[in-house]
Amino acid sequence: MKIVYTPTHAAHGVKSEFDGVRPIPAYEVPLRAENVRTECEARKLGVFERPRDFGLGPIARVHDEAFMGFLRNAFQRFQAKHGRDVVEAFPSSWPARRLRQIPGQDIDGVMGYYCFDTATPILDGTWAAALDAVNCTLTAAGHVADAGDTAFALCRPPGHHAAQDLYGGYCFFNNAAIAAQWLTDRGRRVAILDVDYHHGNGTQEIFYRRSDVLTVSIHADPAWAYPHFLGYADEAGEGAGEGFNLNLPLPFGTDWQVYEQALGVALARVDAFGPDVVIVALGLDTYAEDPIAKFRLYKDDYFKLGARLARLKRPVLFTMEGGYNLEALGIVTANALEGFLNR
Ligand code: Q9C
Ligand code: ZN
Repeated sequence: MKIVYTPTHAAHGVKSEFDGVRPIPAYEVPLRAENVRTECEARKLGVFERPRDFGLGPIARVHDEAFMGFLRNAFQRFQAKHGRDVVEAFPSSWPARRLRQIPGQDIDGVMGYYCFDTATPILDGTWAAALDAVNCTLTAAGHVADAGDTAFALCRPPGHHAAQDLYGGYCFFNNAAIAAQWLTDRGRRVAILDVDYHHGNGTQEIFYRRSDVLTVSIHADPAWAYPHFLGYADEAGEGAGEGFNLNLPLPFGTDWQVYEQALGVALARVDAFGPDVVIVALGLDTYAEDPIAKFRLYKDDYFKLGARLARLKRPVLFTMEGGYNLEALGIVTANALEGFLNR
């Protein structure tokens, strides 16, 4: 297996987020990727390599050009308005219901227009890190497309909450969706299976009106969990995309026995779609001791998850998404990959 990694991710060295009550230490930190790298190296799960540079073209196939332009200089604009001592830029006002959906010219308005939460600061190094996370994912996608091989994009920031012109949930560019579009542009039929604890709202939205890319997500019921406003079971796709999105929301406390049943349903749908490539948005925040999530999967369950994915017998591109227990993240990620490889 190829594992694509770059130290550039550390340029997005987040320190804080707002949980709606008070500023707290960030969960989505560089140490996450480093722990995963260390564990994958120690267990010799694959051949490490650095990403190639794909430029902005593949990103523009998915994301809005104005959104990309905004991300590129948002931090500088925020500092210019709020002071050079500011190290993390947050929105403070949003175009909620009955307000006009217009970014305007002021950086605080623009930021609220493109962002949907208070958990996702933009830093000086965010643009470079987000860009290289895409490069990691596309480099890995190249291996899957060329060799029919398995590859792991060991990247951060994660991507599945980011939509065409929206960032949040620690995500800026939707790495998995960009890879799906890139592979589709090269004639591959792609399904995305999202196993992160949180609904992949960005991925769903990007392909919601299309039948050429299948999107399936297993996640905590949005009636009780972030991202709150998308991810219900009745969201099946629209227009040509009707029937090409599947949401499997599950209750708090979901353990392997319950999870496995949803996974079976998800995999049956993926298999019926007949993809050339399956992109697995590999969030590990389903782990029982995750600090921000409420499922009950244990370390050994991730071997079973990987083994179950292997039974698809299709080339898989894994992209790293959430997972915030720093002690366990490397282990559960490696367990999932090892379970897959030892098929
Ligand atoms: N009290 C991923 O797992 N938390 N993103 C907001 C509000 C944001 C998760 C909590 C969680 C984002 C990729
Ligand atoms: Zn998550």
